[in-house]
Amino acid sequence: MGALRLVLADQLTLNVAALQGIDVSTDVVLLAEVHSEASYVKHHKKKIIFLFSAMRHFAHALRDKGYQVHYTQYTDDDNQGSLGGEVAKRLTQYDLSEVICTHPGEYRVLADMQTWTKQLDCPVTIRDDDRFIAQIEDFAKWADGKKQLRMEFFYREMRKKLSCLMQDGQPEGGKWNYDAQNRKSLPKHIDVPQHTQFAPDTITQAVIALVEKEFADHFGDSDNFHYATTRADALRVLDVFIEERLALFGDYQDAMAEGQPWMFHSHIGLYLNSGLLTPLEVTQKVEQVFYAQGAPLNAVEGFIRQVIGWREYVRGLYWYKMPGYEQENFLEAQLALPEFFWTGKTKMNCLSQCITETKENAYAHHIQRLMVLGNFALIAGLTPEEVNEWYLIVYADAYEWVELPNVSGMVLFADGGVLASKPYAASGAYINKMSNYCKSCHYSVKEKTGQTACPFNYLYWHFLHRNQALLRSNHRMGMIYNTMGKMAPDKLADMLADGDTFLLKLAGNEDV
Ligand code: FAD
Ligand code: DLZ
Ligand code: SF4
Repeated sequence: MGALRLVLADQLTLNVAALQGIDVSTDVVLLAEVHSEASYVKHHKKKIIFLFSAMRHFAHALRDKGYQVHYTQYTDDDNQGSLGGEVAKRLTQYDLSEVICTHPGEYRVLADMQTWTKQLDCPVTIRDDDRFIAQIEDFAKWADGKKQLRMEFFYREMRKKLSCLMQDGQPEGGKWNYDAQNRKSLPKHIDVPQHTQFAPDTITQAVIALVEKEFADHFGDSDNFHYATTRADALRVLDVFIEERLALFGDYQDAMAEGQPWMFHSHIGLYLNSGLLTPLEVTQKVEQVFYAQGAPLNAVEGFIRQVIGWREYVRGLYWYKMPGYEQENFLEAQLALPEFFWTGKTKMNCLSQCITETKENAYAHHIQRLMVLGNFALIAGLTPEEVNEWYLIVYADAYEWVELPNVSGMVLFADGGVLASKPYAASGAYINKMSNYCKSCHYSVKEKTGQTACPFNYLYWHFLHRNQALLRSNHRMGMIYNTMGKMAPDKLADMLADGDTFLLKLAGNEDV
């Protein structure tokens, strides 16, 4: 008797662990579109369209290789509605004797899988996901016993492990990190290359119709879907990035501009996280461009650091800290997520731009996620539970392993400094420096207090003031608390009063 080989929606890689050593004469591969996964949060419509279409295309690719595939479509009469239900049903249907899976990306799914052996009364093997460069145990070994975990040191280990951008045991160019060169704002007259887009084929068109019918109440626009849904097209996105954007990726990595959602980023997060691309191949291709074509080191190193540094680091940290990480709320932030996070209807232009683009594309680039949306959530004191759910819903690349550490750790400081050494809080001046959003805003970024002052300005000080008992002892916050101490008392009092008024308005869902 053969094995049931389960492939989840984010495991669409031909040599994913669960498919290694497959016996095509006896084994059956299961892919299932199930209600429980598609609606445990109300994922953005484009995220579901992308995943269901990519799953359907992947099933064709497997069949082309001669694999037996059971593909459960969302509207099939005998759809069991959950991964566990599907596994049980297909095990009996095909008279199979064991289940082979790849380690999932979410603790919730792993906990469920771990109950299957007992429930199904057959062996269930969960294999390590070897698409990641660092295995869960590798991270734990690296982290155990360390007083402080810092991505930069983990990243250096990854560079050494892969011999990536290394010369005679030393980092290429003599430095590990060229971030200091990567903080330019976008010049006025620069052509941002076109975003690589694909017209939906018949498979994708059918999925769009399905999602519009079955998930009509989910967040986000379904029209103008243009993402790749096959490995070949995802590779095309990567190649075009390398040809057209990589050289300036570093320079404008932190820049934002009105009407420019794509900038010089790669837009491959959703392909990496679903398995259409793998981190190793992406890293090797980009490294090769450095050596073969002389792409700038600040761009190449900066990009590779995101992929083998941050991406691997947050995944390691997620499994190191789960369960429990999702409940952390170091700053005891309690404010509910404002309604405008769903509509984009706010007079704060930076937030309105980033939310509207998120609604349209299920995408926002890193600095929009971190320094506009995340920064606001931090300084306004929004509750981590609701902020995490929002981020998990709205981005096509979001799975808990990567979303949670970025939100609770990097953005909200909810883990008390495990991921970030200090909160990434900033006033409107940062947004004004890195974008042109302030130019067409209702509020004035130059004003610190008053009805037309930029809310980020007084919320920044309100945040520092109300959290001083928890943050003052952080050595990286010393200077800013000194500045606060030297501020004229009535100036600080005015900002705190404006902050109070604004937060009351937010709590009452009034227009802001
Ligand atoms: P690029 O800017 O071109 O970067 C290249 C790749 O590096 C990305 O595709 C991604 O795989 C990786 N990467 C870069 N930064 C990070 C990071 N901080 N953590 C993990 N990988 C990173 N990324 C997700 O993949 N899923 C998420 O759910 C997610 N949620 C985020 C939430 C917040 C609050 C923040 C601040 C960041 C989040 N990120 C998330 C990280 C990052 O913003 C996205 O990976 C990136 O914007 C994806 O766009 P891109 O492919 O154009 O990335
Ligand atoms: C996100 C998602 C969605 C929308 N739908 C499915 C699905 O129908 N079937 C499936 O196998 N997985 C889906 N996923 C991904 C899971 O929710 C989960 O995040 C990952 O499988 C964890 O590895
Ligand atoms: Fe955002 Fe303030 Fe600038 Fe308006 S003025 S865009 S609210 S930072």
